[in-house]
Amino acid sequence: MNTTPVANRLHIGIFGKRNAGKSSFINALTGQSVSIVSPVAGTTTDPVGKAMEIHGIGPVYIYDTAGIDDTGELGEKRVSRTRAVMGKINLAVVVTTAEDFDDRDRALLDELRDRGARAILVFNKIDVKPLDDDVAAGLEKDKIPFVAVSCLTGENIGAAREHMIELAKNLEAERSTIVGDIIGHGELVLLVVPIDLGAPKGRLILPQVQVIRDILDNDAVALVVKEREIEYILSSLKTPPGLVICDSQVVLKVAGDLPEGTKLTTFSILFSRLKGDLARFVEGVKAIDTLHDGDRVLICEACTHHPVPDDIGRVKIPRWVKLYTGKDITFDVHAGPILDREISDYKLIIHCGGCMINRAEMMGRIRATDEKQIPITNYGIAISHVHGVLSKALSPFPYEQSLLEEVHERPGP
Ligand SMILES: Nc1nc2c(ncn2[C@@H]2O[C@H](COP(=O)(O)OP(=O)(O)OP(=O)(O)O)[C@@H](O)[C@H]2O)c(=O)[nH]1
Ligand SMILES: [Mg+2]
Repeated sequence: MNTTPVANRLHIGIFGKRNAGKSSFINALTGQSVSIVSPVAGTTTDPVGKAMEIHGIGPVYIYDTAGIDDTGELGEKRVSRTRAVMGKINLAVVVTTAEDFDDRDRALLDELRDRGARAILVFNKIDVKPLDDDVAAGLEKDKIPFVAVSCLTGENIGAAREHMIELAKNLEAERSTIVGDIIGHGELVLLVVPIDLGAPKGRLILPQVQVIRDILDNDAVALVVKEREIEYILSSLKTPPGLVICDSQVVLKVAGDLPEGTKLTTFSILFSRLKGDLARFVEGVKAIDTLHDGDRVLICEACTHHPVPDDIGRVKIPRWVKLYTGKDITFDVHAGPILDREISDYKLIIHCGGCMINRAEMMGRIRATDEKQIPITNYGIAISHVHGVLSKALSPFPYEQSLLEEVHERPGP
């Protein structure tokens, strides 16, 4: 793995009406012919994401999108794809021209900001028509960052880049560290990684690789074992590890093997802190204890995959939750953005770890559940809970651990 993972790159999106020069702006900004440019409105049809380095910003994932004003049946499909991209964006550029600037651009800007992105307005084609002073004054008054450029002549492209660098400051695609705030220098961290049939051939999975890298970045020591070797390794160490991180699926065994007082957590808990909202997921998991016969639970996957026979989301979690609660619960599976689905009927949403999506998108999914006040948690937290070891697995996080103290006894049948 020799490139920055997509989810760790700052996600930049270029939005605007057809023919505004969105594709031209990407090409001018990057100095490369990334996107096709043409005078035909509707040239860019699907949102295309590309990993690249932008000088001064660093590794980014940049999306060119279809015009937001596209019409007709096909056009509407394109617009909905553009909207799906909006939820992933950290830094948004709305491209317009002095001639065409109107309320739709303002609405687009507002929508992007509402979804948590920082946004800048770029007036393109100033070689044709410069920006009116009163429009500029209005934007300044509303504190909307803007810049006027020409992608044709290259005028002010440098200034646009500077503005974007300024906006990107302190804007991290993700938290900067996974474990840096819970481990000490030189501390030994024991990672427990099951190598079962579901493990990919010849490599570790991305979250495991990222945690190992983060431990090294923080001048600590990573020791990686399979769950069968825990007892052996613990007995050979002079002092117990400062922290143990395991896969959720073996959390019960690992929790049992560890000496009293050893801090334990799971990859899943670490990543829900990184990408989502750990406290929110811990609050959400409590809903499992109040499920009744006939209740519905939605299993939500970030991306579509071929379900394997003992699929974690489709088979194992439903089985464990039913066993734990003793209730007759119906599970539905949904892959893709939560916004696309009616969720009012569900008592709980259990989301996957979301290793392939970035923080902006996960937070968007969490926000989608806010309005309807539906509890949301994730696979790993639900697994630790139904195995009765969640409190132990939250030992490095006293605040989130304290939220569990309010779990009440399950009401009788
Ligand atoms: N005069 C002038 N023309 C420009 C400028 N930037 C882009 N154009 C032209 O505007 C037209 C549309 O440019 P694109 O970059 O394809 O625009 P787009 O927003 O990606 O368009 P769609 O993908 O169709 O939505 C092309 O003919 C470009 O050559 C500019 O700064 N000045
Ligand atoms: Mg285009």
